[in-house]
Amino acid sequence: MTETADCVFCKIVAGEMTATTVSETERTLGFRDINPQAPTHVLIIPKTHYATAADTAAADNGLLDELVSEAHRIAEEDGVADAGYRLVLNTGTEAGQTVHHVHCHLIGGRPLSWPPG
Ligand code: IU
Repeated sequence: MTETADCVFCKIVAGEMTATTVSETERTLGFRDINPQAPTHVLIIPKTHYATAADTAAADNGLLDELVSEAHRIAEEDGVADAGYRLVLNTGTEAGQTVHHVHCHLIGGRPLSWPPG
């Protein structure tokens, strides 16, 4: 865990940058993606800074479980759970991770093709 002063998602957690928040727990925050790829596109993050999903898993503190549980709860709230939704954890450059604070994309509300690009 190496928190960086210029981490955008740390700034959102700290209230220094705005986001449309849809959920908050003691350890997680969910907010709508600023560039939505589907009717429901929410990012669920831990409030603590971990760069990747692997770093989060290595901390072995159940945080990834919480991200997934929150994602499912938000999917139900948004009414997309029954039709189906996708959870994405881009990890590393080739996967397209651009923000290096772990985030679980919840994408739903339209048919999603496979494989992803
Ligand atoms: P990625 O998995 O690291 O590629 O996803 C980063 C996402 O964060 C991407 O979908 C952005 O649109 C989104 N995002 C945001 O919602 N708010 C921000 O201030 C920034 C990025 I910077």
